[in-house]
Amino acid sequence: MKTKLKIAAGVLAVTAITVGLFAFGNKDANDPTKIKVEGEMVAELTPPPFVPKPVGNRAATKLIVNMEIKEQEGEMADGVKYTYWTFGGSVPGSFIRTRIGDEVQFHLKNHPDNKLPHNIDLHAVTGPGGGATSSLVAPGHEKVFNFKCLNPGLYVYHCATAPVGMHIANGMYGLILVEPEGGLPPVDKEYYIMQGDFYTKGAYGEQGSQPFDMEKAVKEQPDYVVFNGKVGSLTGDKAITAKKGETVRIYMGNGGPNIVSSFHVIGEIFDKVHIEGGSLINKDVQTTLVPAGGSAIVEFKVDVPGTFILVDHSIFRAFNKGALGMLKVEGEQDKTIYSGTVQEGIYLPEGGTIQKMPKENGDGKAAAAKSLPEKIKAGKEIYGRTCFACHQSEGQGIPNAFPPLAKSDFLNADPKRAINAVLHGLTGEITVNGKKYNSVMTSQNLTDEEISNVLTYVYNSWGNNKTEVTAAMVKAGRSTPAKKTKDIHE
Ligand code: HEC
Ligand SMILES: [Cu+2]
Repeated sequence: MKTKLKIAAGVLAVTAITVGLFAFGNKDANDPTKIKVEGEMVAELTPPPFVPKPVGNRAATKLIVNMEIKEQEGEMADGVKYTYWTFGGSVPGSFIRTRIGDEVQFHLKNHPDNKLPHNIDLHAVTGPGGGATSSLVAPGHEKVFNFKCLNPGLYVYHCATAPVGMHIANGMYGLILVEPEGGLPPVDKEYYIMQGDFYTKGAYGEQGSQPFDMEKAVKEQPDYVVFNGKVGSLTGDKAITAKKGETVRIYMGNGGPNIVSSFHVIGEIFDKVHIEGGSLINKDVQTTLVPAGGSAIVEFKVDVPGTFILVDHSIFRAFNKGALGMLKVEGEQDKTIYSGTVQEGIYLPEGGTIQKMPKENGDGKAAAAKSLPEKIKAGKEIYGRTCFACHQSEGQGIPNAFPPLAKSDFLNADPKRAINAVLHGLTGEITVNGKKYNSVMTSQNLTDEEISNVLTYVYNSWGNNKTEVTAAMVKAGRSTPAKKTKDIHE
């Protein structure tokens, strides 16, 4: 009798685990092959960062997907042209939204202007090659095949025509979502993002038409690691948006071909992550790993306004190879969640606590004002530890990433604007010496005195106009942020 009870308890425990594992779906998920389809419809397809309407509680159906392959020139970065191979005209390709039990009738069309044959391998397909063996299609032709969606989850699709790596490296990947019965729980905003690594003959930012570089691809040394096919696809005006209090869901994929993503949103915590795009949900996650040829669904509520930066936290990729996007959240501040700087002063270990700074003097010494050469000397030291990494030793910047401070018309035209950039950070498109930049400079955590010194150093170096910036000018800028700047930490 005792043993029987034990066995019963064991069976119960196993059942509980099984039910837990199928939390994504419901009882039908236990035998999805038996789900009957009703009627037919043409699938809505969307380019990134958008996704089609949720399936809601519609019945499983015969879903017709019309996917057109296009080989077309695009821009990898400002002034950098690249010939992409695409599913539906975008990188990543069109988002496909299905539900469990759907019978998908897939029409793969290869545009007559294309030069190469292609096919498609959908990771959501149960069948040889994920569809690739049935879909190889020459330019000017169409192939049709059918499959049933048996497993809920977020799946990558990609071209699998030899050389496979090259087809993927040129942008031939996208996401297909299979929703559980009844759909995923509703959220306020949904977005579609995919990371990819690109290999060009020229180095990062080298201008003109850039061909694919097979050698770099084999060595896994990408020049670009980007979201949605290009540098800046999700920054400035193209940032994704939400309002304070809304829930955001990101369908995050990684096309590779080589590089694994450490996906992270600076200043946010993922409340939920569907690990690897499957049914298991992890909670309270800072960074989620998205494998090449894999995905994750991340969800979070935005509680405070500001600009949140999306990155691959393998961080050189974010700041030097392009893997950087933005989520702009509008709404009222909530100082109980994030205060901003509430006090600023000199830290003296012996003195114990923070001390208030004397007015207009950041170094804590009595207020004897520095001479111009002293300011320049102090500023040079601050430049070396603060600005150098991005703007470089001679203020020359890095093409397409960090604007020059040497002979910068932007800098020389308006000291107030420069002060604001350092105080509050700078985002959005600017033009420096005829070149466009659309990136992010974070606000620099420096005192008024330090900012006045570093900018005085910059203005008195590399052919700039020798403006002397005083701590009083910086202080004025602190209370009145200029228009073209945004404090990305607020
Ligand atoms: C993490 C990299 C980074 C650091 C550190 C940084 N900047 Fe910037 N800075 C940028 C970027 C990126 C832009 C362009 C922002 C945009 O596109 O809107 C920029 C723009 C500027 C501009 C206006 C454009 C120009 O070229 O004249 C000034 C002035 C400037 N920075 C000064 C500084 C100073 C002074 C420091 C150090 C106190 C500093 N920056 C530190 C990245 C950085
Ligand atoms: Cu292809």
